[in-house]
Amino acid sequence: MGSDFISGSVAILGRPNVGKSTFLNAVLKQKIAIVSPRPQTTRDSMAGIYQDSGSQIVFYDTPGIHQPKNQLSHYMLHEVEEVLEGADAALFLADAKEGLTDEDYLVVEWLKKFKNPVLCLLNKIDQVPEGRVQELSGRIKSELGEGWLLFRVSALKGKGVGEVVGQLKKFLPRQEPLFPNEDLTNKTLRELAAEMVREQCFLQLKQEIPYGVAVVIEEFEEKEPPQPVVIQATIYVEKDSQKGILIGSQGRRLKAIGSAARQEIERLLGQKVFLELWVKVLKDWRKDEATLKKLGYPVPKKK
Ligand SMILES: Nc1nc2c(ncn2[C@@H]2O[C@H](COP(=O)(O)OP(=O)(O)OP(=O)(O)O)[C@@H](O)[C@H]2O)c(=O)[nH]1
Ligand SMILES: [Mg+2]
Repeated sequence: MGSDFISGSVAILGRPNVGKSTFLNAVLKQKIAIVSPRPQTTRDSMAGIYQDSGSQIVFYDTPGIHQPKNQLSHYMLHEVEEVLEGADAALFLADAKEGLTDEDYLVVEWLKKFKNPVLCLLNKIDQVPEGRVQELSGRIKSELGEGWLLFRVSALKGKGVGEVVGQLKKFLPRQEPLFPNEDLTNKTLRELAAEMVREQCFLQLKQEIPYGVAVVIEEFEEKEPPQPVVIQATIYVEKDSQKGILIGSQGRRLKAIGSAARQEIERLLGQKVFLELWVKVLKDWRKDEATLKKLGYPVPKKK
């Protein structure tokens, strides 16, 4: 690789639900990050590695920035912090439909500590008339400062994504790739499979229930195709009452969650999957540091 090769890390930042995970998938033209219509879907940061002949850009999806409410929130915000510390540039995603909210100002506070370039992306432009987008651009410039580089995008439709990648290349260092060029993400297939089960919980369960869901893969047995990959997973909920709701009458809801998650995992692996799910109760796990750690969400020590 010549010395002209461009490579760097880019943090995707924003309040919950603005479309960060959708944007990561759009850049990669492949779905690896889970997406749902509800805020605080993403809990862990995740790298998605974009590559072309002259560059490698490691995009980091992050949990939405919010006021922390419990120990899980502290874990999530620490994930954002770590990504930001290592980033060569950041994308500040805003929702063109919703406009600026208090949480967006929280994101701006975070960005004040960040010394590298920031691009502001007005996402979901497919949902609003051009006039509204212009109005929001004006508001950002007058309230947040003239200096913002603004981009209009629709992560859902893949619009404007190429322009953002093009602009980032101007800011990123000339250096060797950070990851081997066949890598797509820093997550294991096991971790991605757990996330896809959790995604279906977000899509198919109402109210508070998905927020109290954690998924642990117990078994992930790779097999030679056409044999299916065998995956066994436990879905943890916080209360006894939630277990019944999740399973549903005659096990119908759990079956629907399993079937949809299986299809998503099959798409990702390009191979048939046999997915078996169990449901267990772990009382109030989001409040307990030891349990959080066991479920893969180690809460950082207070500084
Ligand atoms: N119409 C439209 N919807 C979008 C667009 N981008 C994202 N969405 C939708 O917005 C919702 C939230 O998208 P996510 O990608 O999960 O948002 P996020 O910022 O990752 O959210 P958290 O992980 O909760 O912080 C989903 O229903 C997406 O389909 C877009 O460009 N246009
Ligand atoms: Mg997300």
